[in-house]
Amino acid sequence: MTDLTAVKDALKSQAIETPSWAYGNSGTRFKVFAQPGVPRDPYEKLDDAAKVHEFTGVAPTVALHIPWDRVQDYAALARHAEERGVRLGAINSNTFQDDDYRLGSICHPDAAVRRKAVDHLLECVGIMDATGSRDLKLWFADGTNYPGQDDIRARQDRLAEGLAEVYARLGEGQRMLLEYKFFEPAFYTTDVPDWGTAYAHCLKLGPQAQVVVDTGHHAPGTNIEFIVATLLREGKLGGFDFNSRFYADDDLMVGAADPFQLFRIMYEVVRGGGLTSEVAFMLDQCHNIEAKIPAIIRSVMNVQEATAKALLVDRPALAAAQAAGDVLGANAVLMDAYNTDVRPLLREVREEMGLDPEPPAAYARSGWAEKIVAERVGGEQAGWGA
Ligand code: PSV
Ligand code: MN
Ligand code: MN
Repeated sequence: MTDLTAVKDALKSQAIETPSWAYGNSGTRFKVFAQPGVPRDPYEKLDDAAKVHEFTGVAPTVALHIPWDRVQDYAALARHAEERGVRLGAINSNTFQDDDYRLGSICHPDAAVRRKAVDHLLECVGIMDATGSRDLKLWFADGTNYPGQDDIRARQDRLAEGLAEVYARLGEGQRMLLEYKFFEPAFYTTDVPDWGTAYAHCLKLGPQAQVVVDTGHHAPGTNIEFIVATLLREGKLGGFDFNSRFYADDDLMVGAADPFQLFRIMYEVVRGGGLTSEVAFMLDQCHNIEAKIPAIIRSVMNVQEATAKALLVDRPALAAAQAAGDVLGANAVLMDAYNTDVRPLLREVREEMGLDPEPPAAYARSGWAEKIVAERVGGEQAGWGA
């Protein structure tokens, strides 16, 4: 039997970080579809993120992306967030947009380009000092397109050297989260292609370096929950970039393509004791054709539902079936939890938190969508890459 009060308490204290860039316009390399009312600057992105937290109760922090969210005064941005009931979360670096990075950034063959990339990462740590953010999230687009283009091993050496310099700059309580991605934009080698490479670098760097798992960054068929279980077991799971994918790095709403996979991942999180603040549960999504704030509310709810189901797994019954070698019995315990309709439980949780039990409807009634369309006229709309 599962202790429902404990399940509810865990759900009430869950924290899901939303990404600033998901509030802005985004698209594919074919077209960016502009939406009315989209934020014009980082301050307005935080205003929208605060609405997601207001209606869900479990999205208290917002990840920034530098330079997309570059401002004059980061302490003022942090205060703006706090005035609206949210806080600034992970600082995401960007070493992939400048012309200089054609052959890579931190792994580039030219030391001057590597210097520029590392300086940007150091600048990001400085921003963390000002915002009070704990995590620096690193994703490198570095890699090669053709066999022989560059020395695979030398690139790893350059990566290790650059990461070590940034690691040394981290303050107490600050962390470096290293994200991997198996391909794109590089198509032959990627310098941090998988969890093993990320893990090896983080292990050498030390305890403040942790791996981040972006759910869209694996080859089709990869057992992501196995990676999660392994990283948690090694004390190296720093966080997630949640999204879902049908084909590659689709960045669709988490839980949309494969809610069962999300449940399996969250079960390993719960099983491994990872439902704590030591693991950052971030979204990394782009809402290209759908309304942005409602899509983020839906994504947060999808993570909540998967978490609730994972918490409902009858662990003693599962352990007993596993010990008895009862293959079908063990599978049935897991499937029973997955097939539970947790929506009534989550409605109760929200009511106990003083929230409307139906966040999408409450948001729709709030008038915020109409207000931002009316007010946010003029100025440049912020977007992915803007
Ligand atoms: C790269 O594909 C990535 O997942 C990294 O996290 C970037 O920071 C983010 O996308 C940008 O959307
Ligand atoms: Mn990501
Ligand atoms: Mn990605």
